[in-house]
Amino acid sequence: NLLASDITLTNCDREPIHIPGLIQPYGFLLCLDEHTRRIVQTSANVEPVLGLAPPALLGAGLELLLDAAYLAEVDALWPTLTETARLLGVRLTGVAGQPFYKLILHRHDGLVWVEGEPVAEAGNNAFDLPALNLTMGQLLAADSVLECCQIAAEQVQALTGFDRVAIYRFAPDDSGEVIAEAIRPDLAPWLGLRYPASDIPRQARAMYLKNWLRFIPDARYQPVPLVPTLRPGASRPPDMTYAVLRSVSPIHLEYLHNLGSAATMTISLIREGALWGMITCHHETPRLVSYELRELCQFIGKTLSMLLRSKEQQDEQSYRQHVREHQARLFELVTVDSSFTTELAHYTPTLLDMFRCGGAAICYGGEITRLGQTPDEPQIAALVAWLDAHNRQPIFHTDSYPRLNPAGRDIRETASGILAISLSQAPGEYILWFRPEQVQTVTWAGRHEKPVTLADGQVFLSPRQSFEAWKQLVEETAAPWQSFELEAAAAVRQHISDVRLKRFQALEQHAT
Ligand code: BLA
Repeated sequence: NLLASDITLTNCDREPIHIPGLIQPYGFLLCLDEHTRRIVQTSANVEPVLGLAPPALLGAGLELLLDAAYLAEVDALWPTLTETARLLGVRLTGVAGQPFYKLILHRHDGLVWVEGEPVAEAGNNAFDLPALNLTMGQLLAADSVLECCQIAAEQVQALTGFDRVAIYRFAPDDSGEVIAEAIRPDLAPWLGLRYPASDIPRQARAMYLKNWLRFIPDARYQPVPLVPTLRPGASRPPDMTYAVLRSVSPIHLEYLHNLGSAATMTISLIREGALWGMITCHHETPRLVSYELRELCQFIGKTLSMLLRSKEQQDEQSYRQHVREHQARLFELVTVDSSFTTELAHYTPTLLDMFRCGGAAICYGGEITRLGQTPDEPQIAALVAWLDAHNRQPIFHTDSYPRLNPAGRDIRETASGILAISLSQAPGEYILWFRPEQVQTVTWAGRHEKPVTLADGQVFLSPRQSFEAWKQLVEETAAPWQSFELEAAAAVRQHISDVRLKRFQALEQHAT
């Protein structure tokens, strides 16, 4: 037994979710040897659907289930099969009641996987081409990442009818934030909520790069084992990375239970080979979404993925433009005749609007002028004294002031991030911009406080603990300053210095 002190987030990373040896019960699975084309494993739940128990199927081929026309289709597909799924609608021989099934076929791990799903109820007409065409047009025309994500969320919700469709974006530290969503009007929004990196462990992220879609139509399911557990000669269960019926981690099922979610569908958003985020769909009651509709949603996910880079560039361009415009406006305000502290502080746009920051301050002539959310005056005075003593550079920046100066911990809420330009050789003269501590700006998605979860004797962190661990990582840090922000600050400093020089020269001329 592990002690509480042994619990680490890496426990989650070690769960072998690709080889559970179990499937979800809404369909059935047959694994065929890719060479002999004989069934080597089946899911234990085949009998009610196929009229045959596993022992009757093992060693046989698909001719037991399909008539000649369907068999010919499978034969034609067989050599072309890869990890990418192919669909075959079939009528199963000898099955009473609902005989129509969709067979989803792919090849992986030496096997050809045949996953059978009952045909979902009619009414879900997946191929509304004009609607899809309209969506594509809107996605292309969107001006920003957020707008693009909002359109995608609304479309996926309209197509599938999920209670909630959220777009979840990862930060560089792998935590994530809900940046767009479409929800049933009576539900509480998740927009802006942040979740720790450990909610989606590393091996799951790696798998979601290979397989674009996960589907759990009923999160309260009883998993169904494979028969036999291991195929002859195998030392581990087969690799279900690409199997849609793969039974998911029990920890994740508990997580869904805590979220109040009975059905989910998740689509990867991949930007230049890296997992950028996910489209996550939730429903309060079980929900079966047809294969075709899932494919259509995947199509939207892939389209969004392709557009991310250009929309991000668009976002960056417009922020740069914003900074440039404010810089130019400040230049106009700070002229030879002005008392520049008044101009900088009181006219709009103010210093505060120039950058994405929480607050700003001008320290000049023994006075401190504060804008927005800032430390108080004595705290700023202490910061300025520290800068005078420790910083020789005209431009100073940090995304973690308390880590540079532990005595500065008291201002971490408003000023974990600092960008400072010195205004003169004289001590104490600065313009400062402040960024708040990330933990302060983050709204955590609160969940039930839970004890550690035991799964097969392993100890896992509960979601609440994983948040605490993440919080420790980002404590006393702010969003980093970008290089073009530093350049813009340097230009403001240069301009003020030029103006003051001119003013000084004018005064000298006047005196002589
Ligand atoms: C998987 N966790 C996931 C997945 C999501 C999330 C989207 C992918 C599986 C799926 O398709 O449902 C998390 N879902 C979220 C988040 C939002 C959301 C953040 O909708 C926000 C909007 N989870 C934990 C902890 C562990 C953990 C502490 O919170 C580990 C101890 C594990 N999460 C975990 C595992 C998986 C997972 C193991 C993989 C499930 C699988 O595919 O088998």
